[in-house]
Amino acid sequence: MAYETISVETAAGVRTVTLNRPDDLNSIDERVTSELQSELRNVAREKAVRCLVLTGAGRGFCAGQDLKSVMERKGPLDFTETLRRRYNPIVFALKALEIPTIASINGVAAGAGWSLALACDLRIASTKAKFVSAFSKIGLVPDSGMTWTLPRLVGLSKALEIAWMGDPLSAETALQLGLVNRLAEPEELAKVTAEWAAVLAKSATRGLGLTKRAMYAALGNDLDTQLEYEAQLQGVAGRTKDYTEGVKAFIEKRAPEFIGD
Ligand code: T3D
Repeated sequence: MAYETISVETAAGVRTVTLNRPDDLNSIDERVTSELQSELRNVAREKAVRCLVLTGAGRGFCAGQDLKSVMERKGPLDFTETLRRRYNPIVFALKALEIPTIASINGVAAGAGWSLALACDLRIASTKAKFVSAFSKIGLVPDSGMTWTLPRLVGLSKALEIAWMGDPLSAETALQLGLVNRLAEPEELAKVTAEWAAVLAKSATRGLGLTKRAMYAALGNDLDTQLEYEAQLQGVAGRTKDYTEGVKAFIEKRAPEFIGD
């Protein structure tokens, strides 16, 4: 599928997906959601891809739903249908990918654009980035997973404050609140992101993927259930070639060469 609204590149096991509608701050129309869904299916199939980076072209990361195209929609607006069909599959797909995902937030992230960044496993933001819930300003509920991720990252009361007040958060505030993992100067963002992505893409991918599964499952599990789940996942990790290589490299006092399997 030839993409019009995103661009995609792969280097050394890292797939970078760039939202590419810079004139509208990479806001999300029908085509964007369809292309993102398609690309995430590709990433899930390609074993050679061992880390995913999501970023934006131009001065914004993503301004959420394209409000201009909303005005062009024919018939009554059915947001339940649109979220189920367009947005929710993207959030599910990001969570289901058994590789690390990094949002490299180059500028403003608003509405569902911020939700997409929150749906990634890690976030690195430009010091110029800002974060706007946006939903309350147009009478909507935070969606695309924001009501799930935000309270887990910042606590319930702060999440409600962010959602209700709608004030833009600076990159520095986002870092202090734990909404992003680290900051980079705008001109350094791609390099800093690439450094983390390279480390992750060279790691024992199955182990990282199983760790992701365990961590997300823990958010809904009690300790007994989680201990059993860890035991099962460790059973899988212990049978990987990368585990054997990791132990061998330790004994031989050299750096491991993981193959991601
Ligand atoms: O509809 C459904 O399917 C339900 C799903 C909803 C999910 C959602 O995401 S709802 C939330 C939608 N997003 C917003 O409400 C954010 C709207 N945008 C803003 O509040 C501001 O633009 C920003 C805070 C993001 C950035 O502000 P600023 O001052 O840096 O930029 P700007 O001047 O407002 O915008 C620059 C251009 O981008 C401008 O275009 P123009 O006038 O130069 O031709 C602006 O219209 C355009 N733009 C920004 N956001 C959107 C957009 N165009 C379409 N849709 C947008 N969301």
